[in-house]
Amino acid sequence: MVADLFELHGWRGYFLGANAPLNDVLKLIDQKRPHAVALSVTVTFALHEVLDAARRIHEAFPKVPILVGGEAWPRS
Ligand code: B12
Repeated sequence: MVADLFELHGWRGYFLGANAPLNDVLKLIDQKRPHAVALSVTVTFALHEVLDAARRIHEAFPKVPILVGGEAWPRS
């Protein structure tokens, strides 16, 4: 849905779906040089994997903003 919303607002999106291997994600970022990367997580037991992915993406591409969202994040 987030990817669709971006497209509706004129962005070019690359929706990678669930279970995309992180190394493939890193390669795609390197090839496409996106303006932003968005990560989604629904189940709380996968939160640490998303945090790890965000950390690795940030290390490799420090200037690319990373958006995170999804039901797994605690609400304040
Ligand atoms: C459909 C569903 C499934 C489907 C998923 C199908 C699919 N391919 O997507 C199936 C049946 C596979 C499934 C499996 C499981 N599920 Co399930 N599932 C759901 C359910 C009913 C709806 C989720 C959904 O699609 N919501 C609609 C989408 C559009 O909402 P969303 O993803 O949250 O996105 C919105 C926002 O969060 C936000 N957003 C999301 N991502 C991002 C990213 C960014 C950058 C931004 C800005 C915003 C944003 O924008 C969206 C629009 O508002 C929920 C219950 C519920 N009502 O939420 C349980 C639920 C998520 N499931 C749950 C569980 C436990 C599981 C399983 C572990 C069950 C099991 N024992 O196997 C597995 C886990 C599978 C896995 N590996 O992740 C729990 C999670 C509990 C928890 N705290 O972790 C829930 C909450 C049910 C419950 N109450 O117990 N599930």
